[in-house]
Amino acid sequence: MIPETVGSLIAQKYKSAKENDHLHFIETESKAIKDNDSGMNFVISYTPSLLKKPERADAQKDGTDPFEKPEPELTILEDLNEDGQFKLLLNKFPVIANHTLLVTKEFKHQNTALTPPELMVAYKLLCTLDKTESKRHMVFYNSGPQSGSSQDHKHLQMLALPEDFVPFQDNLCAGKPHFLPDFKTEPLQDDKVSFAHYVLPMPEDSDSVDEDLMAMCYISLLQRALTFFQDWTNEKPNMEKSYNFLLTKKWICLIPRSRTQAESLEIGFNAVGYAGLVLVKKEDVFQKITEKPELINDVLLECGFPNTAGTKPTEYHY
Ligand code: B4P
Repeated sequence: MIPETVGSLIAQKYKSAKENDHLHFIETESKAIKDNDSGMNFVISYTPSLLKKPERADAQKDGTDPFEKPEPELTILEDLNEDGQFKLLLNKFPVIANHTLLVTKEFKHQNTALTPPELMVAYKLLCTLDKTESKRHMVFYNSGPQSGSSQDHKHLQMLALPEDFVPFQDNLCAGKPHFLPDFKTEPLQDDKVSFAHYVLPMPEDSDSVDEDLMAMCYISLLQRALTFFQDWTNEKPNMEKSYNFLLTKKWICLIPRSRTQAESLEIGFNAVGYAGLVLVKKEDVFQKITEKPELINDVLLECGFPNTAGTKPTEYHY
């Protein structure tokens, strides 16, 4: 059972860790913009201090696992669900307050698929926090080397969405009941958005959500992403599968990824970029995309795969 007080436990731990310099809050200058072509809303956060932070390759070089024996000052709960499977930690380098990490107690690799208990504990954590903190939260999972991940010990992340922020997935799912895709029905995809994304509305009644339902949703979305990786096996036989997983109480979403960083513009994304929360480390890039928001849709495509809305699956699809 996740304690009902988890929200206040996170806030207390965050306050003391910040006051005592156990975490490094990254100051950002943020701007809300809209791309009228795709209809996507964005919050662009400019943070030059992150230029000094090591990239994935450098972070892995020393071979240490920061989640194996996490700092006590960043550990919110040693056993989140009282089942010996997950610990809840504070992110040491947050851009948003109270950004937490849901980490497996035993080492599992970040490339492994999410299991039904992992999906369920993430969903329950979301429900508890949305109820007690009067804010909307989002869970995300960056899996594979092109997904934007930097740590290999399996971890999901959770943060509060900015107030009044409407991710495009909200509009896509508005008024639509929960369903599972089948041979005739594809997951939702917004044809104005450049990149492939697979979305399902979640049931309104959170009590009807169980491990089986979570697993069916996740697997049906992952299947669509696998088709892209299959198509690429001739061209890039060693390509490792990468994708972003995003979950709110309203919807579940999966984005297949082809690269971490764009080439046309110095910008990279993890999962939150594909909900519209974009982190920029260079001033000229910040200027360019705030002046011309449609550029973001181009670079999101460069780091993903083309939208497949309206394409019927064939016998060669997963
Ligand atoms: P990963 O899945 O491996 O990687 P990531 O979130 O893309 O973060 P990355 O480390 O690549 O940093 P980036 O500059 O892109 O997650 C690893 C997580 O573990 C990260 O949250 C990391 O900070 C954390 N961590 C590393 N060492 C730790 C330690 N010793 N103890 C506890 N936690 C540790 O982004 C910087 C930060 O901003 C990340 O937290 C990222 O999630 C967040 N972020 C990125 N875009 C954002 C946006 N638009 N809005 C809000 N936050 C955003």
